[in-house]
Amino acid sequence: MRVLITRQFDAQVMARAAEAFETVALEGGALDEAAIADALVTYDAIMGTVGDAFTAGAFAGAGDDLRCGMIANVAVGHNHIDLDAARAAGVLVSNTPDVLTDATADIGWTLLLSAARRAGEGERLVRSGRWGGFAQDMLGLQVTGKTLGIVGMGRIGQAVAKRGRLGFDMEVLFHNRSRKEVPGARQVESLEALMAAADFVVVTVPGGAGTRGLIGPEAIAPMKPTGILVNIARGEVVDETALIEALEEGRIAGAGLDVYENEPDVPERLRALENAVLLPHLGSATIETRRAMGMMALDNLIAYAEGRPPPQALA
Ligand code: 8YV
Repeated sequence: MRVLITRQFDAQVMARAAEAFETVALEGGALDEAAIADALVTYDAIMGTVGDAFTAGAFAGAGDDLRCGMIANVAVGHNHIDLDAARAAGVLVSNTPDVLTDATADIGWTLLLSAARRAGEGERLVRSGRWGGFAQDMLGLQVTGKTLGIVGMGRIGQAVAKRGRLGFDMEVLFHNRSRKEVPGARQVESLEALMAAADFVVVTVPGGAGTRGLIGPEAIAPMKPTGILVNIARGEVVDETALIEALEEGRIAGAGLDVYENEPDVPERLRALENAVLLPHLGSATIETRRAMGMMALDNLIAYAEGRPPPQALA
């Protein structure tokens, strides 16, 4: 089987892939629609990730010449893949759930703590050589004992909540599209009510049409002036302009972002804000997690090659 690997993943993953298949591994970044259309007619399977444009247009571009039978997505999120178009074209798609839950929850907490305790600003101050001694003008917000609000109580939301409850003695509230029983956490029906009650809001919903713009001006407006918004979901879930305005006007205290509307482009206005902690989509970026994700994607590809159902195939 000829397999295109769209990135340089973990070395052990690449070695195992090369043993199992005839692989072509790219060095560069995300593939656009035309490049994906081309790959769909050239390879039997594709191992890709966030940013690769598996759009309806890419499937249409491949048309009757389609050769690819499976996309192994090295990510849990799949809003970059048009699942309906893949299904219609008879292409299987798998993802990598569970193995990245802890790493992603940890980055959510990295952002929450950094924003609350002004760690980005503090680091910049020390590096500038201008730190004068006693940091009285860089007081942050206490985290322990406060109220944590989770938007989207899936696997990652629950892992973020658990850290808040057990590690930081927090009251945990959550908003979720379906009813859910989560020990130690209380579901709040209205998103606005959750945004108003929480000191720290962490967004962990899946991306895609159902959640695009979910955190817009109406959701941000009820937040406390001391409130902090953390987004580890997808950039499109939060209205970036509405967030920038709230931060610029001091209507909320800070934000911690791992994802952006138009990655890797981050608006200048956002980059200029001292009260925003900005990471380059590091959610799953630990050595262990990226290796586990790559191995899981390979397990799925190998199952497909052997005529078995891929264990993490998306419906
Ligand atoms: C990416 C992610 O997979 O899994 C997801 O949905 O957003 C990340 O873990 C990672 O950044 C590689 O593109």
